[in-house]
Amino acid sequence: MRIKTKEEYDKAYKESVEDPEGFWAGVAQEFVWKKPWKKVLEWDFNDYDVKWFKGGKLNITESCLDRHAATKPNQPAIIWEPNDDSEEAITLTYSVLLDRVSRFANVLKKNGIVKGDRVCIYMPMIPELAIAVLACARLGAIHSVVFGGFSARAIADRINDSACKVVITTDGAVRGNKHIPMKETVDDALVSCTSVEKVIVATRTRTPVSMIKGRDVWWEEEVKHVSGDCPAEEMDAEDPLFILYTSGSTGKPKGVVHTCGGYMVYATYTFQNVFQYDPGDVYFCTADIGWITGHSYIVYGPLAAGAISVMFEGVPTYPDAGRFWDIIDKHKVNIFYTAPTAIRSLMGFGPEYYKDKDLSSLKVLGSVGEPINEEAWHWYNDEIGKGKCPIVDTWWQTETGGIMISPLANITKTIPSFATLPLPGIQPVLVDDQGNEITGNGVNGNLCIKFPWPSIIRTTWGDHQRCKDTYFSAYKGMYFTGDGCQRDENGYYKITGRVDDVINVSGHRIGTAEVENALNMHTGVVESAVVGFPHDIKGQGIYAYIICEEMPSDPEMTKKDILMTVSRIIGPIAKPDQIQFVTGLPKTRSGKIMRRILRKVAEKDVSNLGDISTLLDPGVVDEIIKGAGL
Ligand code: 6R9
Repeated sequence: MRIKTKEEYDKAYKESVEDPEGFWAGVAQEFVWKKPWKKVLEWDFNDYDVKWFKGGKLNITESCLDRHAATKPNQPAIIWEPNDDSEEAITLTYSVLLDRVSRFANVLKKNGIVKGDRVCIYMPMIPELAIAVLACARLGAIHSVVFGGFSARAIADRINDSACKVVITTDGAVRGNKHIPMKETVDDALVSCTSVEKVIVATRTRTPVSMIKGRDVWWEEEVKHVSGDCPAEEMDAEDPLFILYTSGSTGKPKGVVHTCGGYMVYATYTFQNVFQYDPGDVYFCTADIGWITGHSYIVYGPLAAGAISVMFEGVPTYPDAGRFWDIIDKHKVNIFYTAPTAIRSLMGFGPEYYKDKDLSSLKVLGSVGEPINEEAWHWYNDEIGKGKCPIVDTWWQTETGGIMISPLANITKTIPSFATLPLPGIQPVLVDDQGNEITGNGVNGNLCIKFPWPSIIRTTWGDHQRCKDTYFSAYKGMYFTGDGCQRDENGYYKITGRVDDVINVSGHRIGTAEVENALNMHTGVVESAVVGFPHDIKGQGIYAYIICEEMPSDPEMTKKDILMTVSRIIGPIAKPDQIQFVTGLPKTRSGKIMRRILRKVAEKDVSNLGDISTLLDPGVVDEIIKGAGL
């Protein structure tokens, strides 16, 4: 399944388009199946339904763990680097990881979990997080990992949406020099969750936490009383593996559902080919397992590929801005995968943080989550890669499950800020706003995909119609990504950013509607409108226009209060960077907010606002411009 040259890529791509079933059957053979599939692919993009490897039976953990524990039990699977660099790193070999996963799967079983149950995981980046995820998969329980930065309210919404039966968490967490309560936040969430029967608490900080009899149990106690042997549940290829909530342009976050067979095949195939992973390479992905990048490229992809992977608990700037480079030096990392926001931030700290670090082990650099600007690309290439490591700028989404458009390291010629070419099996198309395909090169359009790949989103949990409406109705017969895209003269793709109301803040997707809902919950707020604006470090920042019942007498204090409300309702990641109080919003006669104008003001570029004659009250525009100090 490993492509080694440009010719092999061209050949694989051609085959994947001409004979997708034959192509993916060939790739899928390299995994552990309990029973072979009967049909490789059935699909319908109009009345959305996709099935890959129908009839195939498997358990993903047998491909991730058992087979490697049998052939290379003592090879490290995960090297865990703690927040505090004075604490020892921990290595989990494939045999140890299998034992710990099996043991914890038995704990879940003992606590009532059976195949198909939903389990919420709210944990910091410690080995137990990866173990919890894999233990769910071992039993066929559907995990829903909620990023550790989300608020109690956001956790509760996610638990309730999928009726989770068990929550797995820790007492507390450490990130940089901050202590973060975890169990306490879960306790707050559970006040409004009736489906949860058990909470399993692993200790990390040993901070005092309340433990309710009959509901809350300690991880360390539970694992003492179970066996280290747990047979892997037989799963259908199309049984759900996990739910991961993500923001869209409307309403509450959607539970993106991925299934066992296709996801396993695609996450692993792309891991091996994009990074050109060779046996023995040390790979370090800085993402959090709370996001899709962590699911596919810390847990499932690397483990199924039998890789050695570094998992980091902390933040890039603790104890100082050289931490990533220390980790690379310490563990002799060969492949490093991070986000542009981290690159831009570390770039700003200057060379003293990396000039004396030995980065010579590096072979491949990766980027994910948002467009990488040329300045950051060149710094990454020159200062970190010393001009000898290809940068793989990987474009993909929670919904795609794996990398879609990206160079293959050392195979595809790279160009700064271009994601370059589609992976085998991926058929991108650009369409205009009317839905017509834009053919040829040197063009721009909305990015769609016209043919299914194995890890495409299957549904949104509990609401298949929403999945159809969000992804398959904007353009007939195609999956719509929500991204704008350029295809240059050579057929290379460059992602230009979201074309919908999603803001990409430090590589995290935040829906404007979600932030507006949170703002509108603040006392005295009548209405609000949120847009993104260019931000030097975060890529995009959040700009909020707020109408209050009365203009606040102490605007700075009110802004701080509003930020607290947003932190409570969603989490600190959704806090606006800028708040402007206004008396009106630019609305059309039909009541639609003209966000284009708000974006221009937020960008501080009001030279060309375009046609505003359709506004109900064009006067508000002047007021907003003045209020912004422009
Ligand atoms: C994997 C992940 C998806 C959105 C996506 C796009 C943006 C991701 C990118 C990129 C330009 C890249 N995005 N990778 N934009 N170049 N290499 O990030 O998933 O959190 O669902 O975000 O992120 O806008 O639509 P997710």
